[in-house]
Amino acid sequence: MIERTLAIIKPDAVSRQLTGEIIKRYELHGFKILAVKKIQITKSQAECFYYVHKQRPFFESLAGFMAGGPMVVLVLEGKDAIKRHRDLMGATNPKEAAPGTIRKEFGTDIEHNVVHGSDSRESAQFEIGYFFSGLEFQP
Ligand code: IDP
Ligand code: MG
Repeated sequence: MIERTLAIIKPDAVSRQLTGEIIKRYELHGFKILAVKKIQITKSQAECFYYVHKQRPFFESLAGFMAGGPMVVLVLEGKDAIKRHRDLMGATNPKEAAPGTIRKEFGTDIEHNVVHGSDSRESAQFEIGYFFSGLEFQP
């Protein structure tokens, strides 16, 4: 099934000059980049994006981190893109991520884990719509 998923190269990765390295991996793994842009969001915009985690103890810190510098957001397309992208990212905690995954290679800790990826069709739909309008897509 051809799917679309939202990827974020988080502020820790952008500030460490890892943007190109991570985009290269998306392309090497066969994902088509439908849309891409560099933006900085406010803390309240980050809280809205991560609203499913609002009861979690790390919510405040996470929103501050995501608003703390520019990020690169992308729409990736490909066969089973949602799961294949999650597999390429690796586990949330870089220390537990499998060898060769983006988080294992570049992640610092469970919060500063360099990338985000949608985890379901429903979240992909919400997350893509949160950052992109249809006019921004290039097939
Ligand atoms: P995911 O990004 O692998 O889907 P989620 O559980 O959805 O992981 O958490 C969203 C983000 O919140 C993570 O990517 C990470 O940046 C941060 N996070 C998750 N768990 C913790 C934690 O226990 N402490 C601090 N930050 C966390
Ligand atoms: Mg998640």
